[in-house]
Amino acid sequence: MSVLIIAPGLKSEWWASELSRHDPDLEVCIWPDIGDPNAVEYALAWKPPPGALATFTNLKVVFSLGAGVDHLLTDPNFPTRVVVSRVVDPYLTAGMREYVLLHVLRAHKNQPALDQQQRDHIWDDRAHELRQADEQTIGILGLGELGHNCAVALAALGFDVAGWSRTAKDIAGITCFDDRGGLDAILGRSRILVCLLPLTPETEGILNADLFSKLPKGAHLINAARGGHLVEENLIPALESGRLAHATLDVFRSEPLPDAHPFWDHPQITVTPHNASITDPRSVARQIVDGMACSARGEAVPNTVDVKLGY
Ligand code: NDP
Ligand code: OXD
Repeated sequence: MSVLIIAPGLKSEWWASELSRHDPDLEVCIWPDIGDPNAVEYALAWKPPPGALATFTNLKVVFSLGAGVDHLLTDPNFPTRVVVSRVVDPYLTAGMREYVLLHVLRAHKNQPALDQQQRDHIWDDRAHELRQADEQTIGILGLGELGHNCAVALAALGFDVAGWSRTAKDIAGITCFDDRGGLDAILGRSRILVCLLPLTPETEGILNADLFSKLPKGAHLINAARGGHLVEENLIPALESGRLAHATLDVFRSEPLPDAHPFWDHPQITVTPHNASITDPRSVARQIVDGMACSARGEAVPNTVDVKLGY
């Protein structure tokens, strides 16, 4: 049995050594140096070249090296017969919680506008309305591993938090909405909107002019999910009309964000380089080795996704 690492741009050697640390008997190969393709039963993948995974006819499980699996399922030749497992890891969840808390608190304290006052040498302590935390309404799109955790952490700081998911949820201290019918309701109450949805055909382009028009005027947007959620050309008009006050974006349709992209220099946009949270091989390699052992024993692999739903 051999394990393929197919993650161009990631530290494949580091992943190989972490796998071997947990199971010294594994035969690990790194794309494109693959030996016998028929021997490959398991793959660790991050943005593999389209079509590449289809060439491994004995592949049983693909382990996404992130929480998202859109980078696999958007490949038209992805072998849908294989099991797909994704990262669910306490460090990944903590990293996202820290990112969301940081940028929600920045929005809550009007920090983006205060940064502009500093650049303009303006001392004005009354220019921006400050709210108490319990008057600040936050909406989280996606109440899965990451969204649920962020919602609970924000509620613990005293914020008025709501969340939206595909299926109904009941989470203590969080106002839960579901399905398309619940979307307008959460938008209407969210002064700070955080997107933590998976990118699927259902959610592609969800952050658009129509959605912005349903938020309270002057809302803040935080997108830490996928660039494909945002209709990019709708964002700057929404910011410049005052419909949105600020957008914090970690993810983009094209990454790295092209040098000439207007988001880089816009004063109402904060850009971070898709590092809201990062998979740590030291912790995740253990999960993957255990997942391969489950598959070899004929047991269910943990953290699998529903390929038809796309997450
Ligand atoms: P989960 O699969 O655990 O959660 C997804 C949530 O979205 C669920 O609550 C699900 O609803 C909801 N959802 C899915 N489709 C719909 C829909 N059509 N309408 C309403 N709700 C929907 O994912 P995670 O929380 O682990 O991760 C979310 C995303 O975050 C990842 O897919 C990835 O794209 C992104 N990410 C970004 C990182 C970064 O560094 N920027 C790092 C890690 C992840 P239900 O609960 O009903 O199934
Ligand atoms: C992920 C990511 O999906 O880092 O984990 O984007």
